[in-house]
Amino acid sequence: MLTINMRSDTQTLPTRAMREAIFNAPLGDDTYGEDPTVKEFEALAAEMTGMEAALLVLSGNMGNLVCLMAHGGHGDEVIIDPDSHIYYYEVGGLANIAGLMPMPVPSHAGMLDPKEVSAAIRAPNLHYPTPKLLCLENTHNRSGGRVVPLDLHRDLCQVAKGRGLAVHLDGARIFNAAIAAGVEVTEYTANVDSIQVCLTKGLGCPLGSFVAGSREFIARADRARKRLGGGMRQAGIIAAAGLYALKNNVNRLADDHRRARVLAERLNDLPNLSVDLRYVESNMVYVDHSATGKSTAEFTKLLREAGVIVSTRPPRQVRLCTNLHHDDATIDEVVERVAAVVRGERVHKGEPTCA
Ligand code: TLP
Repeated sequence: MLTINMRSDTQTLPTRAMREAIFNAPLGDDTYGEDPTVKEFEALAAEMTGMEAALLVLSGNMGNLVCLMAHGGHGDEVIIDPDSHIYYYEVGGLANIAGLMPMPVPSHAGMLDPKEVSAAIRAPNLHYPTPKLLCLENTHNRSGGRVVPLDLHRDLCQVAKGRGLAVHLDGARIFNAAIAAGVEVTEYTANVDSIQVCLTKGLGCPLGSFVAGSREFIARADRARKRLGGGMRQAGIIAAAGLYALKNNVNRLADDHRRARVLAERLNDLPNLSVDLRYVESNMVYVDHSATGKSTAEFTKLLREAGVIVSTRPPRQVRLCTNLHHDDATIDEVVERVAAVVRGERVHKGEPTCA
């Protein structure tokens, strides 16, 4: 087995069937609304998220940004978890492109507290920016892919709505969340005004995301996308992969979750490694390596030499994600290689590959 890439669920290559779907897709100019594959994709994306309309975008980052731009004007305030992807990993686009003012409300390992959110929404005052939006994220990446339960999600939306705020859901992995929670995606979207969903995570596409909302909202998001340079021509080559993924790759996410759980339990059994098993609810495993005495960079390097690529969450953790290229044997092999590293053996395996 070559190097095993557990860095992210983004590390997939399109399968043969997905490539065939791309090859065979009828195409047209999407800027003129004439790409039939994009139209079919956006209709299915809207239907599966229970929204009136959807819009194909190039990435999750772009999807979140066009939604932020469509929701607020310069200087408006956004209630947001500083551990969310939008705040932590999107180069400050919230502020420097959308022009919004963040009001950080830290979550508790991915779970926002409705009372703390409510307290952060200030009454109108000449001195304050106007609170316009609450941003949610599900599954919650930096807490280990935790699933925000539907009841909590509803309470948070209710707090926002009750105070006149709109709700944006970064649902990069909303299908993971729904499957793990045993509910429909539409139950999560019923209370939000916009959602961003990534095609490039567990769904296995080479690029693309979509945003969904009301027809009127999506018309505004479309203008924001164009402003960002994200208007596309024969975008059916992206949408075809998305259509294939929505039809074929959603239910199998449960396999990724099952394998992540097995991986977490077995890594937690290794000396000097620990995994908070309470937080392993979807396809991610955050491993605390601090008892090895190695820095995250050193530990990651040793794992790479042993043929396992992970992502870093310094100073104490590395992250492993399962994806559609991994089977049960992959998990066995990863555990064996990590075990060799913690035993202090220098192993050299394989060459980098996407699988
Ligand atoms: N997450 C990536 C990295 O950027 C950390 C990953 O490997 O997990 N929302 C959430 C919750 C995400 O996790 C990501 C990507 C995005 C948005 C952005 O998606 P892309 O990378 O397609 O712009």
